[in-house]
Amino acid sequence: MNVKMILPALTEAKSPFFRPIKYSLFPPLGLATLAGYLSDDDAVTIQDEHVETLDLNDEPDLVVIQVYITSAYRAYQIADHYRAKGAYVALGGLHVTSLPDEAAPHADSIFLGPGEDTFPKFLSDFRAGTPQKVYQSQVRDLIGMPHIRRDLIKRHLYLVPNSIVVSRGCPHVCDFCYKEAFFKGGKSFYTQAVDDALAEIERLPGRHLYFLDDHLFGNARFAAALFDGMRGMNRLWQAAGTVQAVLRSGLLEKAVASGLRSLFVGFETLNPESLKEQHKHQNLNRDYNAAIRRLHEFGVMVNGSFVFGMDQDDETVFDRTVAWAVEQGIETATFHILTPYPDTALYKRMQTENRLTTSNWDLYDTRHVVYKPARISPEALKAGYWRAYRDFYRWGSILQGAASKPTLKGQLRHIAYAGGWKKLEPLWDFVIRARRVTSMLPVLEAVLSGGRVAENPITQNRESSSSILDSF
Ligand code: B12
Ligand code: SF4
Repeated sequence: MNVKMILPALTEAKSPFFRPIKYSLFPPLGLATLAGYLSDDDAVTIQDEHVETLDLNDEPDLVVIQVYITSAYRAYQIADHYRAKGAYVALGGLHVTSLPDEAAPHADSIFLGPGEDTFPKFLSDFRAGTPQKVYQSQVRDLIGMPHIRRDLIKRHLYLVPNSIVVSRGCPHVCDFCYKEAFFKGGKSFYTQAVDDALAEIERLPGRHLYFLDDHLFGNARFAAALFDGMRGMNRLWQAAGTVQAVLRSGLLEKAVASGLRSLFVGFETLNPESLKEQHKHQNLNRDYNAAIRRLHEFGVMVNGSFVFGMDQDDETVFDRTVAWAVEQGIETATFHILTPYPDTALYKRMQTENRLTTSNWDLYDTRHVVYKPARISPEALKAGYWRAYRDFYRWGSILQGAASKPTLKGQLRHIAYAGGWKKLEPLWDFVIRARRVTSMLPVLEAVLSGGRVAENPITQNRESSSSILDSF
């Protein structure tokens, strides 16, 4: 059987004028995971529209499309195209799970939730000539899953070909997060077996890894065993974690010893009332400053994630947040405008309060205001969001952030790191167009292993982190 797997892109990622590096970072891991369930006799290709032009003139038997909210319209267009040509079209992913009724008219089968149980079931139904219209994931388990088909990934098109996910979901429940909507009907946090995860890591070439898990530290026992197993593998890695996990004694130490060099941390807001509003209880009463200090002491760079537009936010939130982040010496920051994704608790609340102002999914990219904010105008929210980026990445702020580092080496690293990400955007654009993204990986690895952190005994003689990656 001829199988074509597609990750459609949102418009911005295909712009003829400017290509942000963030769309050339990671390969389509979800599709490569699903491809593992195909048989050796199947001819399969994966096309990622973020990094290549889709070939729509072929005649596959089965087309598998992954649908995110911001690429939903494009996904439906491609699905309609292939159905008109007589191919069987399967649609799945986050957006299909949130809005199955919207997706169903564009598909022969739709898939709700993770695909590790439903996709193999579908394949056997399909081969037997009895595919169903809807597959709902019920069995949440990663034990014994087949190897990810990384051979189908065009590694040279990505800066971080070694992205990896060893768990699914997260133990927490935040109102704005996609997670509860996607995992409904079963477990919403589960991990691979430690040995399987370590074996997957062993299969990845080079040194650098990026864990895309929502919360790699979410299961402390699993994480500790994983980090212990990774010790001695000579890896440099990045991941996402919570303030709570950073403050917990023991785990961070193990992570650093196994190669952690930068961490994406969801601070979201400096206002405890906003944390309560979003039910982000795990951040409440946590000392953010202490968490950052701890990471820096271990030589781990911090990418702080912040959300603007919660009901407590007024026009002062932008300057306050940026000033704090700069003061703390956070190396990179990712700002978002609050975005109510369909089927989340936040979306339902906004809907009940009649505050949603558009259902154009193209605008649900965390850069547009798609609802009526409580204490600020939509225009001021949007302007404040862009101003926050400008202010955080000004040379003055970068130098101020760098000055918070105790050593000259640390200061230089901070400057190279923050500057490399935002100030070199035209260079990234050039490299992407020249299809030379992977040629930058050695540079990245060199920067990641750039300095040594002498001030902490655990990280002594260990390279310290830095990366431009974690600002996506
Ligand atoms: C890596 C990543 C990116 C990368 C690349 C994505 C890629 N190459 O796949 C980049 C940096 C480009 C990116 C960008 C954005 N992202 Co993003 N990203 C992620 C992240 C962290 C990991 C995705 C991943 O690899 N997961 C692991 C794999 C194994 O899981 P999976 O991809 O979901 O695939 C499984 C299932 O979904 C299912 N499945 C998927 N498709 C199909 C199809 C069929 C037929 C079947 C059977 C099953 C199936 O089976 C797979 C195996 O279980 C997620 C968070 C998350 N945990 O998912 C956010 C996430 C997907 N991103 C999100 C957003 C909002 C964005 C941006 C809009 C952010 C922004 N402000 O710029 C942009 C735009 C994305 C776009 N192009 O449209 C949201 C999506 C919300 C939504 N409802 O769609 C998420 C959930 C983050 C969040 N917490 O809000 N992102
Ligand atoms: S901690 Fe992060 S991944 Fe987990 S539910 Fe909250 S926002 Fe989602």
